[in-house]
Amino acid sequence: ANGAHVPALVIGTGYGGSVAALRLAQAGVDVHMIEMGMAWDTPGSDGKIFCNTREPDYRSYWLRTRTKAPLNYFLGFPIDRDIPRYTGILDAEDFSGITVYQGRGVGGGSLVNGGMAVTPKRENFASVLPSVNADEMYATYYPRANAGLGVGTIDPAWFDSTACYQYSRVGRKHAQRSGFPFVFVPDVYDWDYMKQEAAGTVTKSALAGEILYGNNHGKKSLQRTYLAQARATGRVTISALHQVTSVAPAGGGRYTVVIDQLNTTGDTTTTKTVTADRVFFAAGSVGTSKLLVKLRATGALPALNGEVGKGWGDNGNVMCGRANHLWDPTGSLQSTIPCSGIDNWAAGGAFAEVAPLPTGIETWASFYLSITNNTHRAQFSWNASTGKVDLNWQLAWKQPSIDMAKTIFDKINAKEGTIYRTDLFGIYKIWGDHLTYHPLGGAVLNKATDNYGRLAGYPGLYVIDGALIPGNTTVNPFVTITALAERNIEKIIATDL
Ligand code: FAE
Repeated sequence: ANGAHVPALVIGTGYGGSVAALRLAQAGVDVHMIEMGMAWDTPGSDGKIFCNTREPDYRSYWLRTRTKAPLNYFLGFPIDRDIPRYTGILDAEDFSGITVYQGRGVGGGSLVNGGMAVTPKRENFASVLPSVNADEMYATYYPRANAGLGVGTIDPAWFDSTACYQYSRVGRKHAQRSGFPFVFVPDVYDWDYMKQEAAGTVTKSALAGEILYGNNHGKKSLQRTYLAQARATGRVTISALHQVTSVAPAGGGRYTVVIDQLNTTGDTTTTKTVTADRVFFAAGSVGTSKLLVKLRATGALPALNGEVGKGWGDNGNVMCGRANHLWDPTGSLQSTIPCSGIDNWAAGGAFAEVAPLPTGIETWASFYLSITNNTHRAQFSWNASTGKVDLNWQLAWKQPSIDMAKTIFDKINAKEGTIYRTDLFGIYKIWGDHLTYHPLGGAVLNKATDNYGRLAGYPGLYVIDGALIPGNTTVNPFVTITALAERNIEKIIATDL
């Protein structure tokens, strides 16, 4: 409520925010979480909370009047459609050189993502978080994160027989024939539930094209894991459709937090002011960076250091499709949950997920999201004339990612006698190089903050999300975001409270 005081305020309800809220509450601290997106706990008129990828409706996009699907063409035809402006679940946030996809709602990115829950290889960790003790991470915090998230791996025997992973088996065959290691990738989807979907005994979700705009069943989003546990402590409250716009010192070691309450067309209906002893920035890499850069430039937090806004990367994301021979169908029924990848990180700087194309019809396409070792880093800056935060990423900076992905797919195409698809991202366009699903950095650990996320210059202010990670995790990022948050909050609870 307006004028209230809270011991701990958490901005955002994604991975970092959910870990912070749970562990603070377990330590006896009352926590209030502020989330700009919706609660996603109430079914629409069709009886479902979330819509699927085949029929995106008002629930699909954050304040857009037209969908902006990551794969925006099919067979050379644009597939985007008009939708009513609504506080939908997926934000396709446009900067000058890149579109950054993010989840909006209670649960953050866990609502929209593929649930691929990957711990980086131990030998790559020093490149991911150079100032963090790897022994502690692999002995304590990665296991804690994997347990808290409910990570599991597909039953290999079922994988070999089920129609819905024909596309992954084609991916395996092609990877192995070209000599690339094929790996199963863990996921937070309930694999037993998916088996029942395939058997026709439960309501379908992964087998009904649900992904990107939410999963009605099967996926263990944060709503079902960390946030459920946090709520069960009785110490955590969450305000959805509330957006933090300012944090500034209030005297007495407290902070004043200004919050806009939004309606479902994105207009501010009320502005509230609360005070907090501690504020945790967990608005995601982009959300946290935008807030901090604005607050430093506009005088609310002028002592934030020069590292704030720097070190942002796209985790090297790039997408492509390959056209298979007619004798290599990938299946009309495709699980939306990827379960496998091709690992060419050490030799070629690329780790490619074998991704679904859940169109419901046979496409003879293999589709991949590659994570590559792209070293370009962009910076957020305050634009006083527009009153917005800009990001200086350039489209051309994806070229190294394309080159690294080609170390896998050029070889497979040569071996198989196949070609790239040119009809998925435009007309005669091979590479999906205009986007990322994996924004990282902007308030990098041990640079913008100390080695545990404490913001320089402001005792009681912390960063605890993907903004801490300097641009690349070598694999999908949320397990690392969760494990780092577990490490940092343990230290903060032990020494700062
Ligand atoms: P995030 O989960 O983004 O949470 C931030 C929250 O803060 C959001 O709910 C925002 O709405 C909210 N917020 C922002 N600004 C404000 C404000 N001013 N006031 C109040 N609330 C605010 O942050 N990662 C994987 O590891 N595996 C995958 O399979 C995978 N697939 C993905 C697929 C898609 C389509 C997308 C978009 C992402 C995917 N990711 C995947 C990335 C992953 O979801 C992402 O790294 C994490 O969600 C980031 O976690 P954070 O806690 O940093």
